[in-house]
Amino acid sequence: MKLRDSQRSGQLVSRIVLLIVTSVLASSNVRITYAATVPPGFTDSPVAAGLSNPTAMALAPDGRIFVCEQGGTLRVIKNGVLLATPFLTVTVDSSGERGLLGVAFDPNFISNQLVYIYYTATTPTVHNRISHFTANGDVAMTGSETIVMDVDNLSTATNHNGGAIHFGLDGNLYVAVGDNANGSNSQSLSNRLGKVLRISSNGSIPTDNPFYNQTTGANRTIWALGLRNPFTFTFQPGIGRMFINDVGENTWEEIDDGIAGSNYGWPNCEGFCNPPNANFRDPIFAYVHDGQTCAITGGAFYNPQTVQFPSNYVGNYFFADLCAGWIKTLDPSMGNAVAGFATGISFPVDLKVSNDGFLYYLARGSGSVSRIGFPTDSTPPTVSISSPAGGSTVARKTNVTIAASADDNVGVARVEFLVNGNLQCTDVSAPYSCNWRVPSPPNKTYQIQARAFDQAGNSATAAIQVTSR
Ligand SMILES: [Ca+2]
Ligand SMILES: [Ca+2]
Ligand SMILES: [Ca+2]
Repeated sequence: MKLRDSQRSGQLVSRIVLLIVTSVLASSNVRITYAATVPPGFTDSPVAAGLSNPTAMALAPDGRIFVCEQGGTLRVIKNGVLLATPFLTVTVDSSGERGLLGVAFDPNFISNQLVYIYYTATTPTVHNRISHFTANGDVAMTGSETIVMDVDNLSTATNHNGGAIHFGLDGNLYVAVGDNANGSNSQSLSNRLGKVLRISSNGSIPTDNPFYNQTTGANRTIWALGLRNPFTFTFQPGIGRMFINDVGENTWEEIDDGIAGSNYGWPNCEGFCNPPNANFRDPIFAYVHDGQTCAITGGAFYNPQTVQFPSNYVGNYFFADLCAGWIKTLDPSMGNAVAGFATGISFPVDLKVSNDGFLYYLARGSGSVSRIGFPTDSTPPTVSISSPAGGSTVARKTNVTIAASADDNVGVARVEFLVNGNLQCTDVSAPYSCNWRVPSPPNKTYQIQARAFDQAGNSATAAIQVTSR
């Protein structure tokens, strides 16, 4: 376990994801308050609290939220209430980063009611297991556990367990497994550690898996390798593109493009390989540890059925950093440009976008689920014309600069300039101005208008009159 200088700096700079958070929270006895900051026009609302060491969540098609607690209970949030009775309880080893770590709904959940989980089973030897259970309302049917896959037995190292499970558009279940704190596992096709695995919903192995003919037995489930601790990954709805968040060691946190047969380089490379190595797929984005950041989490594309956020967020990828407590966006259509989004979240571990366009986040530090929305903006901008002065005279046959200032609760989309009702210019960025050529007749009065719009289409207009001479 690599604590490095975390004690001296007083900040969490460890790469150890869950263990450190647990110990900090247990030892500080400080009630962490809820205080996320979101961009103008967005809202941040608590959904439910009272979760104990949550690790992952999934949104059911019916709107319920299922949340894994590390100690082995799968909880249900229904209509904003954390139900007292867990959906299920499994016996887990929850030491270090072990425990109940992943949950997914069968693609046919509405008809078959199957819920899949990933947890660290204790028998016969400690190992990670994927099982499915059959829902009967808000609880699992007694005796319905069906083991889908048992992953390799673990060493005494309790960290790097991965744990995310998601169904792809192909109907197969993808499973992210950590390297069990032994980097050599990641490069070996003789075990399933440090990998993404691909199995059918009943655990059988698709024969088109990329290493099927190079491997035997359970290792035929290997779909990608060279990962360290892929704690979270996700698929882009409707498109199926996979992004894997691989937690780095000392320097880099990675977002990897999930492509069959890829080798993501660990432990030979962390972040971008230097020098470049054609055998390894570099991340599409990596960020360096800055004293605040420690581990990438989250992972959700903004492609909801009903778009709520401004349209420029559609197709963006949200990701979080556990220790820095922020959420950022990556825009694949803009060269994977990254921008800040939310801050002040207490140890975010998972992100999801709901069908109705909210971004949900699971905050381990505060044991809560919250959601970020974008309510319809009905507040119009404000606008004024700063030059020329109202009632002034302007010289005919000269160029006059019309200048306006505009503001909005969310943001000004554009300012249109009109003279006697005719559009002269449109300016999309501040400072807002327009060049107007004053016609030649003297002693003419002109009405000049500046009309500001926000993204929702609300507008406001300022007007002055000037006279030519
Ligand atoms: Ca890598
Ligand atoms: Ca507005
Ligand atoms: Ca401008």
